[in-house]
Amino acid sequence: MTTTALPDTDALRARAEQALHRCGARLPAEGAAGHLAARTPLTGGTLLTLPMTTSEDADAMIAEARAAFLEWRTVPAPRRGALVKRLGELLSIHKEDLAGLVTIEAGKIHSEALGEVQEMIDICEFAVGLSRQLYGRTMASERPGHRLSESWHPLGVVGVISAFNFPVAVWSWNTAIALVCGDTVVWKPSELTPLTAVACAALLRRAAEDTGAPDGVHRLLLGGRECGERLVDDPRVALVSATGSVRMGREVGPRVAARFGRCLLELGGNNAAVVTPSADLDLAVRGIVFSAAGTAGQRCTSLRRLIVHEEVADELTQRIVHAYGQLPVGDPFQPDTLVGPLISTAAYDAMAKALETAQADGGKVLTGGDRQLREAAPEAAYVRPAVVRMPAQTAIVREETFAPVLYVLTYRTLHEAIELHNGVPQGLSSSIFTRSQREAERFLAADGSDCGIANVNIGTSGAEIGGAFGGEKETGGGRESGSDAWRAYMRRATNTVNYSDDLPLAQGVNFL
Ligand code: UN1
Repeated sequence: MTTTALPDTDALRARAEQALHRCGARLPAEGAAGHLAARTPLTGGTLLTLPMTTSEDADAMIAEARAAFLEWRTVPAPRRGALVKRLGELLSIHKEDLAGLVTIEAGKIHSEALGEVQEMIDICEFAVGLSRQLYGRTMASERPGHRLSESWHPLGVVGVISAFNFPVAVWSWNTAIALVCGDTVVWKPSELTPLTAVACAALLRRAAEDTGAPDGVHRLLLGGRECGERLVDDPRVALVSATGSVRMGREVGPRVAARFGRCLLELGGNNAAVVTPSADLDLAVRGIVFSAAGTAGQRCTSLRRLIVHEEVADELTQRIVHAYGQLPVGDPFQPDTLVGPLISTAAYDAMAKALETAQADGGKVLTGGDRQLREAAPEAAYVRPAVVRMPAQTAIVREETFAPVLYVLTYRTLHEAIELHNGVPQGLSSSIFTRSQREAERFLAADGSDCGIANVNIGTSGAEIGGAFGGEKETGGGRESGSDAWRAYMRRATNTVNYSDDLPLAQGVNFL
């Protein structure tokens, strides 16, 4: 199913400008470092051009963030929470504006765009609560008259590098937590989504004004790779939190490590769901279709592999193929649309290439893969999500293709399913659909799923902010968002205090 009409670029530009204006965003003045074209994947057209941050400006912004840190780190954490509380309020007020910008720039359907803004509001609430709970431990000292404890202190400037697919939520997970932890933030958003970034930065600036926080708590760098490299190589940036491809992570990780900076990496996923014979198939179909075709397959957590028991494989694949046939592809602003455009025609080319390779490996495309609305928008990339039955987990299945391709593999024993599941380089999200507690627990056990996220009877995507988010292996090992992920944004000091008149040495050592 395809919706027919698409909005035109001029109408989208007007809508984006109005949203930016309401958020209080002023577009940066002309600069010398070249221009960044803000494009929309809805039509492939250019909305606006923005000046890129020059190297000198980036340097000054990092210095401003560092200077603000020196002040901000001494503000009591619950008072730092007031800034994030105000940010959360402003995000709620401008929810529609921001969601509109997310749809225009990232192509998300409206309800997913609203969900992304809700994720920002949720993390602000979480961070405000956290601002009164940055707990350290007290340990039992082995020496009389001594107290042993740990304190958590602000870390420094946090460099946030984010991707197009969650243009604002990932920024907010990092920024809301970093701010209550006493850090300041310099953000390098994806060059594909600069307008949503400008809008968020304006709201945070207003929150800082309203709550008396230093203006330098947040700075925005607009540009490409060079801007990201500034953050990676600058010793004033204490933590680099980067979301993107494994290729990007392979460069960022060693460069930050070379200067002994800290890194938090959120890289690719190749997420799978195991479906056992006892699964509730109605529920499984819904969970699978949302995770695999939702966001046009462009989440890190998108479902890319289905590992299904051979007894239920035919029935399940037929039902998925049927459900895919009902998915309206088209203008993401239309309330009925469930699949918006891919971010670019290059993303479609990568998808087409993956499908070709899969077929050469003996795979059978059961549905989808064909481009839609090509005449209406030749520069855009609308596509029907694809399902491919594979004879084996070949090299292409082990790769992450950032597009809606779901590979179906079959298994006989749960052991075999888990081997297939873990037999890829990435380790972000995973799930099992089953009614058997034994199977579910087996999947969640130490020798079960090797991912950072392991679910039962829900899909791989759509994680809540309350849990720590991230994954293992080539996914990079970082954790963001909820639980105790805040610790990555602080430094720990171990404190031993002697309140006795004596000086007993640890381990019973005698000296002097
Ligand atoms: C990402 O795809 O980069 O779990 C983040 C999810 C979202 C976040 C995904 N809450 O799908």
